[in-house]
Amino acid sequence: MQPKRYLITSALPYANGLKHIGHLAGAYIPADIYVRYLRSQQRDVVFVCGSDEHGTAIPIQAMKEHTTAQEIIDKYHQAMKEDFSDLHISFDVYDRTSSKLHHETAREFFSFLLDRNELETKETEQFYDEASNTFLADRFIKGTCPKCKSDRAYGDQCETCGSALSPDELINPVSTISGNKPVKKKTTHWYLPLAAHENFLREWILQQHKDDWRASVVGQCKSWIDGGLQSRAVTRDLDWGIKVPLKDAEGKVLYVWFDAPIGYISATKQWAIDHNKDWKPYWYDADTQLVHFIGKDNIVFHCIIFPVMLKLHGNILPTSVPANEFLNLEGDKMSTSRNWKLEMRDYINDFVKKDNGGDQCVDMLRYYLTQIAPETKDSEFTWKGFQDAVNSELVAVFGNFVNRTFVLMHKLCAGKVPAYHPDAEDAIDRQLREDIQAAKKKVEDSIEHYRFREALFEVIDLARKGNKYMQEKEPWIKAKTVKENPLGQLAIDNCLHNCLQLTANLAILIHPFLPSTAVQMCKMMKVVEKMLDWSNAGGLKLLSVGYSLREPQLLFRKIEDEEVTTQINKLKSASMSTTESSASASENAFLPLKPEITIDDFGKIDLRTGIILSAQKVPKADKLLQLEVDLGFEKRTILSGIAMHFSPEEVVGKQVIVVANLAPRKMRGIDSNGMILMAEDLSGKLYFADAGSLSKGGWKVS
Ligand code: B3M
Ligand code: ZN
Repeated sequence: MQPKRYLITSALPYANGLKHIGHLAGAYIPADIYVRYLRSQQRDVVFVCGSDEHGTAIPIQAMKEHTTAQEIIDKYHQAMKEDFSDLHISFDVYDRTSSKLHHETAREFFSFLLDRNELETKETEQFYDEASNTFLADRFIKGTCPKCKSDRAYGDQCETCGSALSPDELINPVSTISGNKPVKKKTTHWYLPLAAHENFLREWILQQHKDDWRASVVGQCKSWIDGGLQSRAVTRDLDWGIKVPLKDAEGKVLYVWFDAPIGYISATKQWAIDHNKDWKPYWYDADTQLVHFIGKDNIVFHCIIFPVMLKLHGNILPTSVPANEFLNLEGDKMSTSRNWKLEMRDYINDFVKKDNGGDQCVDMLRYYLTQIAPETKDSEFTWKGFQDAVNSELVAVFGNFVNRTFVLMHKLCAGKVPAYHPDAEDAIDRQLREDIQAAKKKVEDSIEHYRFREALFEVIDLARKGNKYMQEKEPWIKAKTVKENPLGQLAIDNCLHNCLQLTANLAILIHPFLPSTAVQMCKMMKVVEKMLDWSNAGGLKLLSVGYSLREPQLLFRKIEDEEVTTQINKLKSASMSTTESSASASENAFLPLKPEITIDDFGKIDLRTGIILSAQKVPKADKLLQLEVDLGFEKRTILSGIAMHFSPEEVVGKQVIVVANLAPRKMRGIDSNGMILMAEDLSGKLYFADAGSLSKGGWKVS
């Protein structure tokens, strides 16, 4: 049975910074495609999202930016909203969890559960920072990850491997506020006893949805359930958040992961107020289809915790939770702290807002991010891949087909839709017409199963078939002999008629993915956007015979090699400067001093200046350069471990300081006679210790 209405959600992004294209590909573009597809079928759909403005991530960002939490959420809420809108993510409402309505909704939810004894209270010992008088929940505490051993793990999650963690699991925990080692202190909180709902979760996820949910989602849920469901605290000792609605709960707020998903409900309420609608059926009626689009690190919250809350509160449960894996960037994990990322804002500034940018560039990004969507496994964004996708698929296949069709129609059919002559139809024509009709079903089937990559592939494949058809029919050749062979015109007409109907179909099918392109195609075809209704897909009479069409305009521009190089360089230099500045900002980065030496010890070292005469790489040794150094009184061969930092050409002619009385050492079969002094900064970058203008060999320590 078809659902009566749809409520589609995208994960509420934290308002603690700009979001990158990994977020965009994971939770926003797929949801937008799905929603646009549903809307094109006139289904009743509400697409909700908003900023997640609570949790420790917000005050931490405020500390970093030396400002208040309120300023942080105001700034990033606005910025994220603009970015989504610039990339044509068509939320019906983009709300925020700091709104009064949301605070009320979340408190009501909490009180509802409490009143029905669905929450338990527990006194436990939790980490506490005596310097700042703060309990250290979630991101206020960091340490080493017990799973991957990365030192970028927080009290709620490891940044490196994504594992969900609790503060007690961290190895060597420290306060992120003061850097101090925390103590333990007693505190009381409210918990959601998940174990009480194990049977429900097993039945609902592992039985009912085992085949229709993504294997990775079911798999993650199974391991959580099999691992033993623990009670989850739904409150925190914090001063930023939604106050616990109880008298004796001073200093306690709702846990961000308790309030944030309720944000989907508050956003729906806000939408209903703005549009004079009733929000309740969307959250209470069984004939609503609720779909959460998220990234894989949010699975447990959307598939286990929030559904338990919804069930207890009398709401409907999600029909599906199509969680995506992660998107890597140029061979590495995307990371805000290492500055290895492409923010939506950067793409908007560098492409969309440029003279040769605009809506085409929005669609080019939407195209590539869908083509590589990490639906079943992690995938990778590369600038070269982006260029290839745009140039060899959007431009060379899709754009080229539409352009050729329009150009030839103007040239050979007087700018009008030619008639179709069934008598002159051949097997190739018939095949194309069947392909057009079959494409609708294929795309539909893929979208309805949240397989957007596959759906997009089908659309491009149809355009590819169009090019092949045109190539086989060669109407431009037939046109040359049409005087001697007037029947040739029938074949030309049929070819262009079919190509035009195909163009109209392509506009409909591409519309959920590349909305601006579809609208642009409507303009060229001089048809209203209503033509893009999904019910028209598969149609072979979408453009009427004799109707005159506009001149073609190029749908996409090419991505040039320089643009690729510029972006790659930009990425590398941004990440390099972050490594340098974060390394020098951290006190821990200074190496401990070696044991003391005497002046006599030091006096044993004979330092001389020299000039590097030649340099070459040492075969099979990535790090070594073989140098010929002129010390004035003799020339030396010295092997130096600087090959990862300098090319041979860069070092020739450099003045260097040499430890001249170091015992010779054989490396890779070569005798090294001495050592070059280099200086290393905190990021590991090497510098030549400048020997100034001293003459060769003459420098001596005194
Ligand atoms: N803000 C976490 C995240 O951005 C969180 C999602 C909330 S969805 C209710 O990954
Ligand atoms: Zn880890």
